[in-house]
Amino acid sequence: MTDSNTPWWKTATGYQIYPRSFCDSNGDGIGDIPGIVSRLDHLADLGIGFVWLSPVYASPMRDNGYDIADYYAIAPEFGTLDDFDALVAEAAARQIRIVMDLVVNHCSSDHTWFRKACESRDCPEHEYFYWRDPRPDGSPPDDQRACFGGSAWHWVPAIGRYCYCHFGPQQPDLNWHNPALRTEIYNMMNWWLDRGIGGFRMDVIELVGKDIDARHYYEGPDMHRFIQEMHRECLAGRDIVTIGESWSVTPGTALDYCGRDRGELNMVFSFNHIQAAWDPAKGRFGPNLFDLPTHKKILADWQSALAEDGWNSLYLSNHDLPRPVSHYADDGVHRVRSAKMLAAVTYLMKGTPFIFQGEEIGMTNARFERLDQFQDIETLGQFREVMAAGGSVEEFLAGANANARDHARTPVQWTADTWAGFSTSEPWMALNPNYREINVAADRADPDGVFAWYRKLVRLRRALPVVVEGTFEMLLPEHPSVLCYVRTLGPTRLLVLGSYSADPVTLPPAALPEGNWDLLLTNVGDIAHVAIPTSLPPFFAGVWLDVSARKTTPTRQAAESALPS
Ligand code: ISL
Ligand code: CA
Repeated sequence: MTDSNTPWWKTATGYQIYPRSFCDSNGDGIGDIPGIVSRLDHLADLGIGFVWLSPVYASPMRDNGYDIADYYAIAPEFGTLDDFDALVAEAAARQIRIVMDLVVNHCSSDHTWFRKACESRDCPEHEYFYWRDPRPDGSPPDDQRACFGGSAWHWVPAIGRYCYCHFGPQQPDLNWHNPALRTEIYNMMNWWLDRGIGGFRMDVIELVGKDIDARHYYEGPDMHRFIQEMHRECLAGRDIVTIGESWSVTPGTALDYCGRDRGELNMVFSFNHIQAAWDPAKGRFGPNLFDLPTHKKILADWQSALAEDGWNSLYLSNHDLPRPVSHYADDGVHRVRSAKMLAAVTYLMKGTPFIFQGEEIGMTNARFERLDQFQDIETLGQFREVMAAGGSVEEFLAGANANARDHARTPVQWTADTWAGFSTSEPWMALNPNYREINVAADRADPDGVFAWYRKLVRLRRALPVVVEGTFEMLLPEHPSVLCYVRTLGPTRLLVLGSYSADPVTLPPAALPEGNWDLLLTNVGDIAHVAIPTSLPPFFAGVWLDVSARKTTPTRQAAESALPS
């Protein structure tokens, strides 16, 4: 086991819940908090240590909760504050913490702050937002575009000014340069932290320090100053975890956010490995350009940058991303093997794993044939942008089918029953038709299923200090279809190997390091205790322990105790 002063969030595994699509308890077709409580045993069986709970605050749900109208209330469709407190207590009874989503770069235009701000220029709330006068011809102050399409400037006739909205027209950016606004945010954060939550995932925290006149939005001049103030006012001295989402952070800037002496955050969610597969011009709606050597280089750079300080988050999936088996490997004949391979190579690196709901049973992308099947504000907004720029419906549909955020938001498939055990009535979003074959009940009934594999990986992390503390070395960096690395802690070495190829791959015998490698886990049959094969079946994965360490440390026994037959 790792030593006692290792923070809990380094040995724990995280699990992200998108509440609208997780589990519906009252038959309205919308996931809710009591539905989450009813599935906590599933999460406890998986062995996760905390949940990242996407927003459950009161919201008009134009961005499914990432547009908050009241930071102190629970959205009625998700439940009540009592339901939330019950979730925190029931999760704690299973040694699971609840980490909330902090969305404070912007709020909803339904928030009373914005309603007051639109009534008068003189009320204090007016300066909680960024306002600019129109140009002489009445047009917006500049041509900045919003993430979800259209101008980033929203005209408010009653005030005769434009308000800055980085995402959607009903998501006005909060003016973090106003100390009164920051005080409102810190008070709210402390109110939730005092309620016993386990920390925060911070939505687009990179944007809070923006200078809109200089059009410097990402990692703006005041971002670190504000995060350090937030740390002093809310985070310091608490046994919590904080993870900041940043689309612009790089290995070169990561330690500015999560270096141990920075007084800011514990981790960041970076997207370098995600955006490397995006078309530079078309972004997520272009073709999938995934390339394994590029992917490996990025992951290795992040492992190296945070090897001695800071801490990595390890993920392939979240509520904004396509399903990994569909995006990186095979969601057909080799779906189960692919799900296992991707999990092994991703989650045994140095850092904290984040499993996204449904990933633990290998859920796949849906098949959207028509535009009206998409519901996400970004998909629909970007469709309008592409059409206005003369793009083709077919091309956009192809890109959206590969990479739209909607794929992650189809309801979790619990059983093969009507509505997949997600609800007793038609869900808010269509189920993936493959729920009859791919569901929690069926997968968990299979001792060789995806869930069983994830469960073993989570336990391996807890049982083997080399997984949490070991160094990382990427092997075969240029190999086009094999990801292989070794973790080392003193005499203990763990070797992880995965093939991304749909065809068999032959490795040169000298490709792998010397060692007395004993097989711990493989996704192809039960090749017990053989050396590393040089001929790899499609989407093969294997994890080996160098048993020459066996004589000196109880790692083998620890590993076996973590890997029940
Ligand atoms: O791809 C994107 C940016 O290039 C967008 O999906 C999104 O703006 C980005 O991922 C930031 O996401 C976060 O903030 C958004 C919210 O819609 C996302 O769900 C959240 O994860 C605004 O709050
Ligand atoms: Ca419900």
